[in-house]
Amino acid sequence: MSIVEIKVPDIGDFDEVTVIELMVKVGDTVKADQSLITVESDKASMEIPSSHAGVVKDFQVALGDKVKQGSVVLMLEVEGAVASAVVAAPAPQAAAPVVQAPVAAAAPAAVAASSGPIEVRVPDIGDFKDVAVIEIMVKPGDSIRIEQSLITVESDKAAMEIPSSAAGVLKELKIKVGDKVNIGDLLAILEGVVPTGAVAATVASVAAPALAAPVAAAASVPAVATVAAAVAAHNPGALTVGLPHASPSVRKFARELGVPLNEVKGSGLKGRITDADVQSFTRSVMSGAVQTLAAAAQAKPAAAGGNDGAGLGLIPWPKVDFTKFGPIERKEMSRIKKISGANLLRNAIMIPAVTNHDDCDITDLEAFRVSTNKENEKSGAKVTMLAFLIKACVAALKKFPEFNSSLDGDALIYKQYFHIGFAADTPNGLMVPVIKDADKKGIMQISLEMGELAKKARDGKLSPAEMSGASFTISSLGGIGGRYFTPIINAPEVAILGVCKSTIQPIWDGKAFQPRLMLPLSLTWDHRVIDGAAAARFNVYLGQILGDFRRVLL
Ligand code: CAO
Repeated sequence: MSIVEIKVPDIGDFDEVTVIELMVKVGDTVKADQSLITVESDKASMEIPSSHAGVVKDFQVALGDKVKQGSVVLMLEVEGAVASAVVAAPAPQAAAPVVQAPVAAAAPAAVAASSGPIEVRVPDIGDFKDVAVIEIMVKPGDSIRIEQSLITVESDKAAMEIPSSAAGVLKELKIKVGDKVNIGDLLAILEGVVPTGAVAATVASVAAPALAAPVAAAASVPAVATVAAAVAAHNPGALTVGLPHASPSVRKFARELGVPLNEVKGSGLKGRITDADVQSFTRSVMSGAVQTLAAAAQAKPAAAGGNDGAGLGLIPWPKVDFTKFGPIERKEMSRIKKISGANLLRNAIMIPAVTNHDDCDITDLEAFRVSTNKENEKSGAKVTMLAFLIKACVAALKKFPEFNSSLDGDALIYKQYFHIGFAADTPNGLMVPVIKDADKKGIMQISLEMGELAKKARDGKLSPAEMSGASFTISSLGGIGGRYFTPIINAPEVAILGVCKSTIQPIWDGKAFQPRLMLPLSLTWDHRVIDGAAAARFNVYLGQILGDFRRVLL
């Protein structure tokens, strides 16, 4: 057994292409030439095949990554020893047509260099025979630029746009949708003058060294032909699974409009999605006649017992057979974890949340807390930092009432009560008991109540009433450690304060550094309701109060 790196092959002119689909997963056994990923430029989509048979060990790319020639796609475990651990992926034979590519398209352009009618022909599209014309992107009378895409052709492995090898006015189209074309077939007749110098220069830089035949072709033809060539090494037969049936330019157009292509019904040949389909889908959504799946999921997210992402139009959650990698044990999640998980997922997806981090000086407050606890040692009553935090938050919520609000459609509900939830870590998972009317209670009472509620939470004895009605939540990891984190808002609240462990920091007092006890604050807020400036002010004010509680009285 040995491990080989499967790399992106020569993809010609394309600097970078985007990974739009992973066609295999870790643990899969793949055949040589089997497609591994699909990549896409604005001109073509293509599948990158495996140069070896083996088992996929580890992906080195993710969806959305930009890759180029030589980028490692994945690590493959192959039978026996391989001469080099680094394998240049798709077969060298794929490269040959790439170099040849300009030739076919070159001839007409060469003729055109003088002026008069220019024939544009199908360039070398590698091994493909009889590829179907699925889209015509221009019409007679159009002014055509060099490299402008004229038609889209499609095989079972790739869709590619054929660009014009010359500039001019389109006089006549020689093909129609549904026609099958091959290298050298006449596509169109242009009339105009080709800027000869520019063309020749481009061609020279693209293909000259390896070409024996006379060349004077269009700049982008090699790129498209390269696509075909890269794909040509594939085992024909297996179709791309899961990709919407659309040309790269339509996909780009859909992306620009934010249209989920997998929800668009194609009206083209074999259900292919066209520009017009994308436009009509957009119009339907705008008019309210159609709702995207993502919008539908937003409207009814809590029911998303399905956590596979399908409801959001996402690719499915990866299903991995972990036993392939080592021993495992499967345990059902606790009921609390399942419930809180569904809520956290909804809140994370639906709320445009932002987190502001800050530090505040609690040196004096902590000294006060410690001395108070010392005084009360005999009674056993203990005040906690969290109780002070709750009180300080109440003061900040009074000063910034939108933090104590909830969204109700287009309106805000401002609560005139101050019920503060606090996250409690329990053996069964996260629970959030609520201190009701915290504004009306003293620190001692809050500390006592918190201790009781936290114990009930750990013992699984909290009643639903003790966990409901919070208008703001605090999540304290101060007793554990860490610096900052990004807590998830407990909807329908609009903000949550995360607190981590205080540490002594050197703080400049204008003359010297002083050792001060600094408390890290992480305030997450709903940007639909709260602005960044308000969040910063909230943190500053909270810090001022924790620095000197007398400010509450001002
Ligand atoms: N900085 C430094 N020390 C801190 C501190 C802070 N910010 N906050 C608490 N401490 C100290 C306490 O003073 C206490 O020390 P002493 O016993 O010497 O006084 C010690 O840490 C333990 O505190 P605690 O965490 O048990 O008590 P608490 O009142 O601070 O918190 C509770 C109670 C229920 C909030 C806490 O036990 C808990 O469950 N925290 C986890 C919350 C959580 O999971 N949040 C994440 C939610 S997102 O998944």
